[in-house]
Amino acid sequence: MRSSIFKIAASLAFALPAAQAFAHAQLEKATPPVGGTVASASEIRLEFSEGVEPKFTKVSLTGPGGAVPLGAGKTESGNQAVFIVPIAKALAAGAYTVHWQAVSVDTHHTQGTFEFTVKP
Ligand SMILES: [Cu+2]
Repeated sequence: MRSSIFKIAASLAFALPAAQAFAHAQLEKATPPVGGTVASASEIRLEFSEGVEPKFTKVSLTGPGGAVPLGAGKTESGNQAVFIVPIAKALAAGAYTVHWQAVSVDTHHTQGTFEFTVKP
């Protein structure tokens, strides 16, 4: 009896992480677009597959001149899956890298990097 309970518990422990993988906040869409080229950008808008915790979700932006100052990020009103970070000043032309770290409402961490270009 005791050993079968252990077996069930052990198999659940393996099964759960796989099921929860579907619940992580993955980046579905971004503005500026992933790999895209834009004339300018005043904010970074990230659309995730599930709600994120704004307090623990972080975005950084690096461009031709190094780190770009960003304002405080927040989730869109009425849609916690959209995280918006204002860009403090106009972006010079060049290649930019966005790095994001998200904590979804189920407390799981995800992160990723993508690039976009501001055309001259
Ligand atoms: Cu998750």
